[in-house]
Amino acid sequence: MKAVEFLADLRRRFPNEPEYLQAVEEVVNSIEEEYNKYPAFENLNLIERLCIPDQIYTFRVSWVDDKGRVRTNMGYRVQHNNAIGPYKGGIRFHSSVNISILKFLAFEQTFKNSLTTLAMGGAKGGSDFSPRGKSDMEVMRFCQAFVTELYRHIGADTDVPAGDIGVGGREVAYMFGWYKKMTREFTGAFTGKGLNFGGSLVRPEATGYGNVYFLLNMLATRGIDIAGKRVAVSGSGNVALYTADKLISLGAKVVSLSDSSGSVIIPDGLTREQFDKVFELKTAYRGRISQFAEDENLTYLPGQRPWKNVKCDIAMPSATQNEIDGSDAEALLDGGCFAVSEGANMPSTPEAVAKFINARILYAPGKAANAGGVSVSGLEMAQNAQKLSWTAEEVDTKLRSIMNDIHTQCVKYGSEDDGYVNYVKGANVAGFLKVAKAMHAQGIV
Ligand code: NDP
Ligand code: 2IT
Repeated sequence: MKAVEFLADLRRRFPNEPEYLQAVEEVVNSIEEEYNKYPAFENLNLIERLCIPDQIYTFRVSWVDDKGRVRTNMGYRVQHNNAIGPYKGGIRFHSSVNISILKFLAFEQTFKNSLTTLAMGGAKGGSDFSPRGKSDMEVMRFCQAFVTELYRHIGADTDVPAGDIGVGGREVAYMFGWYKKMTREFTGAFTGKGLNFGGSLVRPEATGYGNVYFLLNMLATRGIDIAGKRVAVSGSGNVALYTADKLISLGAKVVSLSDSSGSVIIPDGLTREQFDKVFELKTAYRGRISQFAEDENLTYLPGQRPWKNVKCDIAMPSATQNEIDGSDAEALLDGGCFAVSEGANMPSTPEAVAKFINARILYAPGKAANAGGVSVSGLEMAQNAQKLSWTAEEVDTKLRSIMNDIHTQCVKYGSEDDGYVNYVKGANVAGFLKVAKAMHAQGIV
């Protein structure tokens, strides 16, 4: 396989899918050498079957808003690969959702899920519906209309959706309720469910906590202590908030948060009391970060991301894709940032990634660092299958050990001659090998 030729062909076939091409390009370039060690892979044209999704479902979703108007949105499910387990991955509700974004997310999910050591294939779905400003009943009606189409493609052993941007406990519960109605079965066909109907303890916390556990592993390779370190976090949703929660409990200083309208800068670090306030504002009232800044008399920067606006030791982007570009990366490095651990999926552009790696800082790509969320989803599936619930301690212990294991895999496949750990290469090669070997064994399917 020649990566250059393969990627040129993919660009020709999918010219309008920049995020998908960006994700594939990074993986293919970093696995080329390993792939070519196995002539059997090339004989089976495994690379094309690994990069092009198994199937994609697209449908129109019609629903009625509170004023009685009929509204339409697009709905999608990208089932990328099920070589190592049932399709698994979140659902995103955001106005920016399109096929390119969901294809990139499903592709990334396949490698991420492989790294978790659990039996899960890769998928992603969603809609260009935005829950922001909608009433609970509107969200419910939308979720029901969405699942009326989606239900025939999913199932506990087929494809198991969960949350992502714009989809949290409320949306999963509405979708699960309607799925149960359509199928007349109570099965673990969604994860991220409520605790009293099959959800797992620690699933809400898992992505943020898992990212901090991964960061601790990276810091340990250089003997660095997290206490007192200044950490810039972006976003203020599920991932960002639980990242901040864990950082504060470890004595680190969270110096920023953000949303799609702007950033708040917290020069002395978020206190536990301030965290409780922002958590309540975001979860109970679905409020904006500008409100938090105003309430706490903190600097609010409308329309700005944190990276050029605050000095930090560590960056944990936890909002969305391509939120750190080349100039942001330079600003971070100039300010002394020595570690980046990605809570979001593909938050750094290729230019930013190259700058981090060239600077030899600790840099963990999302598919390794944010795998804690889907890992605990996998543990939720295991509990549902057993019809049992594990304690928070049990789940958290398993989460820690999975994150440690992912770190070990990255070190094994990503260590370079000078001792530098290239986590991008490590994660891509380790994730790839498991899926590719399974595909090879299963023949051309
Ligand atoms: P939430 O919807 O809970 O929060 C998303 C946050 O990011 C909000 O603060 C939102 O601001 C901000 N945001 C969303 N889109 C944009 C944008 N285009 N520009 C700037 N800010 C934006 O989602 P999650 O916290 O669940 O997801 C955050 C990231 O983490 C995503 O990349 C997701 O794919 C990834 N992820 C999530 C996992 C999970 O378990 N939930 C697991 C692994 C990764 P606003 O309120 O203004 O929209
Ligand atoms: O990107 C992700 O890993 C998620 N949104 C979580 C997926 C899941 O199935 O829990």
